[in-house]
Amino acid sequence: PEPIYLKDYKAPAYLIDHTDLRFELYEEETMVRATLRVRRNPARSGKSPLELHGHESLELCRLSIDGEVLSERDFSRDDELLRIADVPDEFVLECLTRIHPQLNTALEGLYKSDGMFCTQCEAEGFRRITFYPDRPDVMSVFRTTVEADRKLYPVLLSNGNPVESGSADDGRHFVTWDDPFPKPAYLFALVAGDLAVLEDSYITSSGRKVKLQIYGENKDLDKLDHAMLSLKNAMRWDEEVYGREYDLDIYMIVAVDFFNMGAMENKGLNIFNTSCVLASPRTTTDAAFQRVEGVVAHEYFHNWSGNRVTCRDWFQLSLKEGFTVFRDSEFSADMNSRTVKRIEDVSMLRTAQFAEDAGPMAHPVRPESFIEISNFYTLTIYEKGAEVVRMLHTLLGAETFRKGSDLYFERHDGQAVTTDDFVQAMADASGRDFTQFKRWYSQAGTPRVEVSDSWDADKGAYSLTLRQSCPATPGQAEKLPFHMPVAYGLVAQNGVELEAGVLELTDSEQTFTFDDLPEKPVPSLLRGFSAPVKLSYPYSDEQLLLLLKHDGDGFNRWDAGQRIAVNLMQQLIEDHLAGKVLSLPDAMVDSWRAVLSDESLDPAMVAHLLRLPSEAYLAELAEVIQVEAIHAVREFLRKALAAALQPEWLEAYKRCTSDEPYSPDSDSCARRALKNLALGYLLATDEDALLALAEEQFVDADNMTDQQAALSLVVHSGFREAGQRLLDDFHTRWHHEALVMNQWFAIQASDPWPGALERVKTLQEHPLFDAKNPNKLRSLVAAFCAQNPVNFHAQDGSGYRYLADWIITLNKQNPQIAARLLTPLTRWKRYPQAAQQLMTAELKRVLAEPELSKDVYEVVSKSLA
Ligand code: BAL
Ligand code: ZN
Repeated sequence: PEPIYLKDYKAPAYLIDHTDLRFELYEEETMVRATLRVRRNPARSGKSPLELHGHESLELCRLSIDGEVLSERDFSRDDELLRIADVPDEFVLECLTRIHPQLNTALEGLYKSDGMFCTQCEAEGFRRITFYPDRPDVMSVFRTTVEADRKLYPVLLSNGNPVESGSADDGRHFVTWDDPFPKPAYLFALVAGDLAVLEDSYITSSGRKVKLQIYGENKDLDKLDHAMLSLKNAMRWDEEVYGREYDLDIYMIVAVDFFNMGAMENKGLNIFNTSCVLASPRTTTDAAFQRVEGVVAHEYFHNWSGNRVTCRDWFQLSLKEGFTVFRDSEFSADMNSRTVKRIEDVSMLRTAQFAEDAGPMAHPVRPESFIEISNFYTLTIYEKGAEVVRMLHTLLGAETFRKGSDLYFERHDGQAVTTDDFVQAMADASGRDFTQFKRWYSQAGTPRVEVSDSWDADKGAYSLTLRQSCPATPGQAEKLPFHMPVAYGLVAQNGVELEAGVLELTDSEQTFTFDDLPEKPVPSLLRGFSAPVKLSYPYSDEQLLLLLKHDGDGFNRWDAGQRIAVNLMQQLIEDHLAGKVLSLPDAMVDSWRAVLSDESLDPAMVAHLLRLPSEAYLAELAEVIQVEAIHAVREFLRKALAAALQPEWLEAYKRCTSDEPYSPDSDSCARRALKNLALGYLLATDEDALLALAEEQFVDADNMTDQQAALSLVVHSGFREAGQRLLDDFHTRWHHEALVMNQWFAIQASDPWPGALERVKTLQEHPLFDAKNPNKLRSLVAAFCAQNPVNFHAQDGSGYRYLADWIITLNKQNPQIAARLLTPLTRWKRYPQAAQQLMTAELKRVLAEPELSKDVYEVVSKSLA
């Protein structure tokens, strides 16, 4: 397979003014009648053939232009395209196609999830439905009729507003939907099934009433309230913060169990993975409640940032994804704790996106080329893309940023545009020059910023010198300096803030001087993580302790604690590798005791402050990843801190335990977070009495957060028999709840104790495991390979072999999921020599497979390059 390049972009030769679709759904096959009003694009000169994308699985039954049926001599067809050499300037193209959704295991295009028909068209799924110019810069008005058996599929949905319905022969019925807003094919959606619905309504800021519907299986009807509330909150927030009002008469969400992604923003008809929409206290953890809120909002926000204004081509994917992630994270910050949300987002970015930047698939926020676009739904496009938008927000301030977004939406409504257009709107609204800033879109890699300082006591002048650089990434050896905002504060020894602001770093080296200071301050740098970089400053432990206690920026308080812990753990890893005895410094115990006992602090913040940096984060920071040493050191520290502070953990546990019935409000979530963190440390003491406490919590819990925390902590602890007992009990209670059982699989797959691979292989035979369902693959296979480093990286290579076997199986069945699962193997260069050899051997075995999908081929070949 050959890459396609951004530099080769050409506007489409033909435009589609109107798309009329008629679907006849049957048990064996589906007939798709497409009637397209086509016109030559006046922006393109010369005569070009009409090119329609069409997947090889499409069976073309009839093709006509202005009523005249074409013969096979009139067009040509290969695996990807149907070409008609000679067409008029304006014409009606009719196309009848037969497809087989029942056989579609790739879950792209039209397929069946359990008993219902549903679609996933982004990025290039529509070409599996009918022949069409399946590219985002072809925007058309759609009218869609869905016809199916009335008993089996009483609910028939598509984009837009319903305009007609009625009966058809043989117990069938139809509904016609009209979507007046021009859209690319990737936003098309169809659903047919026997579904229950939760209904509500929303009055928009201009007084229009919008019908809100969330569809799911009847048994899940009691799990839709949280999504509905989140949707209404998101609609209000987008009006208040961005001035964006909803535009159709109806907004629908449908929950499906077989889904490659989290959710999809199809115009007026979002389709969601059940895991991102269903929520009830009994079955859903606090974290999952927040995920539902965030994803519902994300898909809703796409109605403007993605649908009304869309991407010109897929190289611009971050135009909609980066901006929309920024919007949803600000929404969640407003709904919950801003600092906690920032800590969570940055933890993920620094662990997983930084690792992507350091791996073989590293790419800019606006990639230059790809073989398979599905491989670019990445943390770089989404999370780093959101950080880039956040930096614009920081540089401009909220008010000017809003002027920029207003201009962007007004200027480009109904268009397919580029990230340059987005930045230009921000530049025009503010009068600022963002030419250099745009390097964030074109240069890959995580920049490094090294900071040094000097102090002139006579003048009271303090200087900070910042030096930036960026490591080479595939295809980009040299990088030019970035334009980055560095938010800072200067803190006095007594904790008082002497000064704060935002530095704009534009050169490779720059010095900033602050005058008239009473004493040499401690710098609090990169507050709120104001740029996605690795910043280093030679902090002493005393300085970090001062920031941990007094920093006016909550994020940097947390980060000071992380830096202390990381420094210590990196030293302990060296000690462990040198065979030295490990020890826990008293100073660390004292500072943790102070945090743990400080009842004035937000318990959620305390929980974050006292959670040790994850193994994945330590791995990302390492030169060479020593998996076993990282695990051993983290376990040593957990146990040492557990023993040293046992009375305090118990006190915190009791303080945060409540007799009140469950509530998902943020104060209650915060208390549960600290309580369950404390329980984890208590179990790490290996004392039987504390196991009893965990078992009691498991049995008595009235909510999934507490029950699942107890289960996971016991299973992963040294109490092996008790762990099995709770797993069996949990299975008995929850075997009928698919999402809950996904957690049951994941907890076992990520259990670090020896023998995990054998346990995982046994679980593959469990009747509830289904290799066709991506959620199940994620719960078992991905959880083992990505969240169980000590077992996945077993020295005999068994973990690597296991993953490669799965990739080979999934390559044909579901290429998107296969390519995604591959990630842990692609990072082979970061591990010691022996592991590298075993990992590359498995990658080569995959590459040697005949008929590799483009998805898997791209990831494997780039990993081995
Ligand atoms: N557009 C794919 C799913 C999402 O990012 O919303
Ligand atoms: Zn999105």
